[in-house]
Order: sequence, then structure tokens, then C-alpha cells
Amino acid sequence: MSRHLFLGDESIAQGALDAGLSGVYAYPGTPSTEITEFIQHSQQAIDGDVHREWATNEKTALECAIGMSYAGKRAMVCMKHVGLNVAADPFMNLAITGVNGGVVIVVADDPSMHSSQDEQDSRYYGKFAFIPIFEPSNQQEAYDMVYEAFDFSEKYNIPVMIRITTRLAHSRAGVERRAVRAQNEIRLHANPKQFILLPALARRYYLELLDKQPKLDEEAENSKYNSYFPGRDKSMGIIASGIAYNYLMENYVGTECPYPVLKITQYPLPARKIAALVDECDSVLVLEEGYPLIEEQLRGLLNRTGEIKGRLDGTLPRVGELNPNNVGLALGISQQEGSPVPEMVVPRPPALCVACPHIDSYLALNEAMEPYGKGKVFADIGCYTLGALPPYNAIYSTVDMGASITMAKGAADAGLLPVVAVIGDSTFTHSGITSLLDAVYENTPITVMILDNSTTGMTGGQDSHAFGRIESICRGIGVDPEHIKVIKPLKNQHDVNVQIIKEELEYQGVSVIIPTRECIQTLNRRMRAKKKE
Ligand SMILES: Cc1ncc(C[n+]2csc(CCOP(=O)(O)OP(=O)(O)O)c2C)c(N)n1
Ligand code: SF4
Repeated sequence: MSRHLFLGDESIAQGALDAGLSGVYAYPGTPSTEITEFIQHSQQAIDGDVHREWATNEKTALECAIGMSYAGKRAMVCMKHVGLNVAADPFMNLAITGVNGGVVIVVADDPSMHSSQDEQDSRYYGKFAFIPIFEPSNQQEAYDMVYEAFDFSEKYNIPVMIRITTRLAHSRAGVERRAVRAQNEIRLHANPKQFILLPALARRYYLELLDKQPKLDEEAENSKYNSYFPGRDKSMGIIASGIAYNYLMENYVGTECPYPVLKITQYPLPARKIAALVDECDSVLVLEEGYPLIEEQLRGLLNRTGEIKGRLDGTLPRVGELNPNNVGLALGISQQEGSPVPEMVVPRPPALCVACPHIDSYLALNEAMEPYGKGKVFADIGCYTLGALPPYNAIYSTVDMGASITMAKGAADAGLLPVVAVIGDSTFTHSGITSLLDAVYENTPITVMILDNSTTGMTGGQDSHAFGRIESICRGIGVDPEHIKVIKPLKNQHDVNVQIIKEELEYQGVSVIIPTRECIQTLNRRMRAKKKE
């Protein structure tokens, strides 16, 4: 079959398409976005009529995938790690219902928080839900694992998690493709009650899920992805999972690793293989990206051995990404320092683009808020989060998607007035609508600014589900039309905008201000494309 130079994300996308995917459901989030974008542009997907639109959020994405699985077809869901918090409800329950058509849930973790608010490790979610996890160590494995994961999912009637991290998602390597499999036909589950989680049924399905565990354990013990490599120096054995295995190997280019190595890329953990390594070695070094999940299980509650090295004893950093250098140091291999950064290279903090509409919104908001002092503007996640930095210093919170409105409501409930919530258009549809409904229900005095730049700017300009709908959504959920104000965030409108914001701050109920102007980046792209026509 053909060989391609693929990003980790693209390997996953191609693996799924070749495995007979019928639909991908996702909400953008670094470092997972490119999986769905690849499928959206793939001729193979277009010809095969693979469903490939963005979802409103990760929860709706997963629920759509469950529906596609219900109909017997293969579906994949992609998200960044924090997206799984949003999708956690269907995620946990899908493990209980099981699947009909195969379901693969790809979660891209971001250790070191390159573009995220935390570095949570999704393997814990997989373990929590009792589902199998594949954690590729390179792009070829990413392709192969996704390709095989659908069969695995259908064999055991269980969703499969693929866990990747930033470096794998965003680096390239050669990938060998396999034969393209046809999509499943529509076929309902033999048990018409399989997806009904009434307690009497759910109790039965939960036991069935637990019954599957020994079989999943056996699969992991015998998996080609969990391989043992002998080594002559038994003073230390190494367990390396996922991409950490790659970092280990980078320390032994052209030479053999002297220590026995157990590579783990399929979970549940292969207990017998681990026990064999522990028994033959004096100590064990655990290399895993993210939290010390394997290490903690090895140490157990009582930590009797004292011979396990990893993130918990300081051999490796407790937080942040692994890399070939910190892995090398853990192996006792001295590392060369890189040249110091020249003085002329000054760090450049991220900033809003020149002429970004959010700039004019913040300038107007800052002026309107001046009499009320600092600390009363709650914000959300998107390009506009950069309003926290100088020169704007305009916002005081960014916690999770949708939290701006509900945090502002809570603060208003506490008596902190006036308060403002700033939220982007995509974040508003992702999880701001229900937050706004909370405020409408109690007519809480808050001013909500929905920054409508017609796109999901931060993740590269995907369409926003709110396009052309924000006003009607707000009206529909009960915001008084008198207090829905659409403004133009432009320099020449500054005074008018300040005046409107001031008036709404005085109003003792829910008001919504919608600064509307397209993101300068998508506008430029559109103009360039138009010129080419
Ligand atoms: C639960 C979750 N899903 C996805 C993301 C990734 N993400 C951060 S901001 C954002 C959307 C931003 O779009 P919008 O609200 O329209 O603001 P803009 O960037 O356009 O200003 C996304 C998808 C995230 N941080 N959390
Ligand atoms: S990408 Fe768009 S929304 Fe984001 S900072 Fe640039 S102009 Fe503003």
C-alpha cells in the first residue's frame, strides 16, 4: 500500500477513513483539530459521503457518534483533553450501553499546557470508564491502532479511546496505509434495549462491562503493542508508554538500550508482563507522558518496594512534558546544553492581531467600566482571553468554556455589581447558552458581551454555529429584546459603544451586547480567495 508523510493527527484521520468510517464528530481544540480538518478535505471522505461537520461541543459530538453507532455504522469523536470533561456524561454511559457500530474516541492531551488551561491525563478517564485505551508511540502506530480499534470496538461491543499528546499530534513521519475497508451497512443492535439505561437494564449492562475486563486484560497481555525487549543490565528495567517510548529510543540511536524495556501502548495495563519485568530487575524506571498513572499503580498504596523511579520520586519532572533530554537524564546519560538564546531574541507574548475586532470591544468596555473599579469582568476561552494581558488588562477570569456568564451570575448573586461576562460566539454556542438561561431564569443583573467575529478564531477559523443567529438565540431563551444591543466594534464607533455599554450596566436585569465584526484573519483569507477567482 502507499506511504505518506502524515502528522499524527492526519495518521489518525486516514486510519479511520481506511477502516470504514461513516462519520467524524468533533469540536475544535488544539492539538486535535487537524484530525477533523483532514477528513473534511479528504476526497476519499467526500466520495464516501462521510459525515464531517463540526459539532456544537464535545458532548453533542459524542452523542451524535453514539447515534451513528446505534445505526450500526462506525463513528469517531475527536477532542482535546478538556473536551472530555464536557463529554464526560455520555462518555461514562457509553461504556455501559456498549456500542453497535464501532466507536473510537480520540482525545489529545496537552502536557505542559502549550494551549490549554490544564494538563489532565485522559488515560484516567479511560480507566474510570473501564474501556480499552490505545496510546500510540509514533505516527504509524497511530494509523494502525485507529484502523484496528474499530474492529476491537465491535468485537467487544465497547468504545475504544485513542490517547495522543501534542508532540505526536503535531509532528510528521512516514505512514504505510492498509487496504480500504467498506463502510458498515445500517444494522440495528440485536438487543432493542441495548441503549436504554433504565436502572434495571443499566445494572445488567454494568455487570457485562465488568465481565469484559478479563478479556481486555488478556488482549493487553498478548498485544503486539505491549512488547518486551530484553536487555543485559538488570540493575534497572524500563516501562515506557506512548510517545515516551520514542523519547527513550532517541537516547539510544545507533546503540542498544542496555536495560530490559517493556513498551506499553495498550491498556488495561498488562499485569503479567509488568510483573515479569519487575521480578527480573533491581529497580524500575517508569516513563509516561502526563500523570504518573502507571507509576502509581506500580507503587500501590503502601509503596513497599521503594525501587520505582519516575515522576513521583523526582527522577523525572512531576509536571510538564517529557522529552529526549529529561528522559536521558533519568537514564543517567549526560545531556548537552543548547546554545544560550541570543540577547536580541526577546520573548514575544501572544497578542490580538492588529485590527482585531476584540480590541475595539475591550477599549470601549474598559472605558465604560472605569467608574466601577477593577475585578468585575469575567471572560471565557478564545482569542479574547488575551484581553487579560497588557495593554488591555480587561478581564479577570477564564476557567472553562461557558464559565464567564455563570461566574458573572454567581458574583452578581453575591452582590458584586455591576458585572460583565465576555464570551466569544463559538464559546457561546458551545456552552454559553445554558449559562445565559440560568441568568434569564432569575433575571440576574448582568451584562453579557457576546463577541461575534463570525468564526472560531482561536483554533484557526472554523465556522461558528452561532453565525447569524446570536440575536435570535438570545431572544429565544428569553432575554428582553430591548436589552439586546448589536454594536460595531470600530474606532469610529467608540463613543457610541461606550455609551451603550454604560446604559446596559445600569440596567437591573440581563442585557446582551453583541459586538459584531469579522475576525481580520478570516476576512483576509476570504479576500485572498476571492481575488484568485
Ligand atoms: C472544552 C474545550 N473545548 C475546546 C477548547 C479549545 N478552544 C479554546 S477557545 C475555542 C473557541 C474560541 O472561539 P470563539 O469563542 O468564537 O472566540 P474567538 O477565538 O473567535 O475570539 C476553542 C475551540 C477548549 N479550550 N475547551
Ligand atoms: S485570529 Fe481573529 S479573533 Fe483572533 S486575534 Fe486575530 S483577528 Fe482577533
